[in-house]
Amino acid sequence: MRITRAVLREVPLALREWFEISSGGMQARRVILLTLEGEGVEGWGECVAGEDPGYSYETSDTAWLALTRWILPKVVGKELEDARSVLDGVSWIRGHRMAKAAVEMAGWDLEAKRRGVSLAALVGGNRESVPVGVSIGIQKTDDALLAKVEGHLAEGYRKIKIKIKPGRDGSMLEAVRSRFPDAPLMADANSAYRLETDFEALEALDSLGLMMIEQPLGHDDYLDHSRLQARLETPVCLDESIRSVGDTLLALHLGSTRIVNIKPGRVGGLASSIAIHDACGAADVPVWCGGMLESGIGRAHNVALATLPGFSVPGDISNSKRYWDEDIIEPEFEMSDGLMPVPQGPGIGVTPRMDRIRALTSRTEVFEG
Ligand code: OSB
Ligand code: MG
Repeated sequence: MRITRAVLREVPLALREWFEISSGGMQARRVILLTLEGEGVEGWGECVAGEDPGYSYETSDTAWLALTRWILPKVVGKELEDARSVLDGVSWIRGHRMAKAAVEMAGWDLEAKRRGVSLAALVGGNRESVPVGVSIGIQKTDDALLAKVEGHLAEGYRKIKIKIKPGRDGSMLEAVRSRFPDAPLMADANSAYRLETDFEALEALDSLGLMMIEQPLGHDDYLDHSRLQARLETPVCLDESIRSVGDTLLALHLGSTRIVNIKPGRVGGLASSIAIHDACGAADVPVWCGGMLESGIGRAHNVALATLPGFSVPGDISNSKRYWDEDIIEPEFEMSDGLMPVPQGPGIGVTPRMDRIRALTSRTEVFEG
């Protein structure tokens, strides 16, 4: 098949609330949406890059540059085996996995719609709903955090992830644990600690019964994560460090991680995510689907991926309303009893709201071939 047209849109979306991680906070996302058209069908993808390079070196601006200058000119007009192989011509481009993932995932949606099957079915999943959790940003006070945890537990979320950083960690989490003795809690440090100087702060978390501690150390530090894991009972979970199946095999080999956070938008798309899922499965390492505050379009891809059997831990796949006053898809994502229903229609199974998307779009680029 041939991709005859691609439309790239930048769509600024205001978050309902400030979201803070150890490297900084955000009040909005500049979402990059991509449509690929082929054989009269349209596939949708979303780029998860953020505003600044605090999580990854990629940003909305670098992704826009990589997509417009190098990636899309090689994708549009090419004859392809199937839409899932859209990235075949751009393997020479190093890195820029978030930019590439938007294209790859639009290719999967296009392929699923062309075959008339759900994206979940195309990736090989067979669940009708997936268990979900919620990620809580760093709060100004412990009381504010306790109120958030209480609210989200009452909503039914099956995993409560709490962002930490040095100085907002042990005693804060102890307060949460003593108030909610049985809650499924975990922490995410977004690389804020160093083994040499901060081991005691991390060791202090080890008696809190956390499901895992996510990415405590440097984004590229496999060795110190393995040393840390050897000294902790609590599983370490890598996020930033896992960009590919190669990174995964390295981390598994070194014992740097006992659980893996897979975000298709971070690892170059769904094929890479499936390969990571399979590598973890072969090593008996559970995985879960992370999130990057996606709009409903990226969320739909995440939900589809999370239907694979290895996703045994609840994902960071929360209700649309947890992020946005109004999502850009219909119907919005809404869980019931801690389970997110998997859309059953063709492809991503949700409909982009073109009226809203057009009204919000701040730049557009069209490629034809
Ligand atoms: O580390 O998982 C992370 C959001 C932005 C950047 C990094 C992370 C996050 C989240 C949000 O934790 C999870 C979600 O989408 O709900
Ligand atoms: Mg994380």
